[in-house]
Amino acid sequence: MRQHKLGLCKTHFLEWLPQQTERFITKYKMFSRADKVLVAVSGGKDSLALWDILNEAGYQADGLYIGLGIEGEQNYSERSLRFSQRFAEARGLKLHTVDIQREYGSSIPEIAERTPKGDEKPCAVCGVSKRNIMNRVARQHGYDVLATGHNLDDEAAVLFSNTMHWLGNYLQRQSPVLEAAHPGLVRKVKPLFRFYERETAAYALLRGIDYIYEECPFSVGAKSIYYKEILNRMEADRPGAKLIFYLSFLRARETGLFAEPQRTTGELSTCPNCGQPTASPDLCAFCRMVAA
Ligand code: Q46
Ligand code: ZN
Repeated sequence: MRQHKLGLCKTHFLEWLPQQTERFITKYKMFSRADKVLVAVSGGKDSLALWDILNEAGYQADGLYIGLGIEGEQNYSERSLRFSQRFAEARGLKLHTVDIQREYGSSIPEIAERTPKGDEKPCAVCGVSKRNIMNRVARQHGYDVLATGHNLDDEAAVLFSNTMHWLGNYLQRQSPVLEAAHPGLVRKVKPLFRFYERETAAYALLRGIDYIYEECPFSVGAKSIYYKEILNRMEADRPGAKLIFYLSFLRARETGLFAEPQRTTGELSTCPNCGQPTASPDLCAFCRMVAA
């Protein structure tokens, strides 16, 4: 690991990564062992690695899998569900599952087709839907915090994109810990945000975690993948570049580089259909899409 000027054998790597995770959970005040944690799992390496680490460390961590109804050549959603279920069963862990098609009558690609941007990728619709459902399940079952498996490569790519477009509001809010700004919203944390993707992949591999190797078919050609490639090129020349980019951003913001966003969350109202906080005066974005 040139970025850390560190080389570890399997045994020590498997000690190092969970210890570091624990350090970051404490340092960034994410949660404690008294908290009920809901881990959003996709069947991929990062989310399953996160669930594994939290479980091994004695945290109260249950899983949530959201079935998007995405098929592709590999039957992506069905297979990723099976990986998640097998992981949970093998460890006796509780996994909540929400099947969007069954609960709302249409899959993500179908909902997306009915939107005005129906000819584009369903990722925007997918993001809104996942956020709504993750928050609903976390609130309904009394979880204190929602944890996602985002790694440094993910976060650095989002930061790159937000910076490219100077999206002030997004830059202000991009964070490893997102406090609940409204009683109807759950706190969100990203305990793996300081690990390189290679590190979470190595952890999953060395722990023998069986995960879905394929990405969602709609991720092909995504901007985020392009940004990841650019950052990887920088990283190859300057080990640690990604980490410096992201951590320097967090420091710059702490020292006041970005102004508070103008919209205050006090203006949120409640969606008359799903009961969740929304910035819109009527149905929330998710319920509007489902009803379309
Ligand atoms: S947004 Fe888009 Fe992902 Fe949803 S449709 Fe697939 S690629 S899963 S993180
Ligand atoms: Zn709603």
